[in-house]
Amino acid sequence: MQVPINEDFMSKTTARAFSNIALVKYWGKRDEEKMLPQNSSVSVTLSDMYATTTVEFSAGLTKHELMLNGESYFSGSSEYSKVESVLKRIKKTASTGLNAKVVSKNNFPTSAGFASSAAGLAALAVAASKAIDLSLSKKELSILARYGSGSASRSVLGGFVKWNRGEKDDGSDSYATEVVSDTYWPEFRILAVSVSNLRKKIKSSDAMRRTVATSPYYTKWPKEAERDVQKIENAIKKRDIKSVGEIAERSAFSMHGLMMTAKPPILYFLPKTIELINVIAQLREKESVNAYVTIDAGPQVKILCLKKDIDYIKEKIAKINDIQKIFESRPGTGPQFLSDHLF
Ligand code: 2P0
Repeated sequence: MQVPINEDFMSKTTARAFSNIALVKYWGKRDEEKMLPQNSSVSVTLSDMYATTTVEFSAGLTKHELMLNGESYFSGSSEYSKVESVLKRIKKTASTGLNAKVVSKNNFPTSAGFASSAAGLAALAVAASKAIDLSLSKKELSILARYGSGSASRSVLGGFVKWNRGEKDDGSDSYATEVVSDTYWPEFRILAVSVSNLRKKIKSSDAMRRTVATSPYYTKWPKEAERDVQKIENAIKKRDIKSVGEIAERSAFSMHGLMMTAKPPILYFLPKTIELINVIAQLREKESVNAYVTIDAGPQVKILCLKKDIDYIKEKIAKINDIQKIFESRPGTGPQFLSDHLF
């Protein structure tokens, strides 16, 4: 399709996409430019944490413009280059020279320390392709979002999602598919607990690169992760919280363990992170509550549990000093189009 460039061309679309939490972590790339992972991963999409993104292609723009949570970002920032990378592919597919204005907002404070790139870049892929009148399949959208951020490839779907590593060098088989839909396991809950509002010191892409390049134990990771993916898919289908929780917790700790063996070592945990890990372990060991933790490239803790235990778990967490914020989610849906625009 050829998009005409005339002076008054304008096309605006707004989409919302939901964040996801990896249960089996993606850690390491085999191709930095195409964002191809070393291993497959599995995530759950979050019902209550999302990004809303408006994209407007217009003939009046000499370059892309980006505003995230009220702040402008320019060429040279990592935020801008992620967005640019998705838009570059869209422009190529649509055979257009048009540039876009992108405005994106999260429904949770950026200071809460939860990565929003997955939701934001998935929303960008969905909104931008519609704005330029491309009709893409979920597979194509997942691949497109992947170019912005690896984890964004999983946020173009709802429920429990698998991002298949793929084998091909061109990345055409590295995209996400649904394991089960958002309604399959409605009792599943994710509590995202913010223990610090300090910005993280090392970006996840840099941490990944350093781990792959310098940890002597990294070679074990891809195969282990692939086995975990298979096991967790079965456990999710059986709605088996114990197995899902145990696999997820171990995947997170393995990933952090690898980072600690990088040169120089990477440590994202803070004292509050450890405190929370111990509170959840005690709940499990002493009170037989099915609660498990997972932690991404930062100090925040996500708790995996079931609806019936959520009030009790929240009560326990409330007793810990200096917890910044808690966000509760169930398995969420895939992206949605909105009629309201952000600008
Ligand atoms: C994940 N993380 O599977 C892993 C686990 C964090 C820890 O994907 O470099 O923003 O843009 O592909 O996706 C966060 O990193 O990194 C991430 P890039 P991304 O969710």
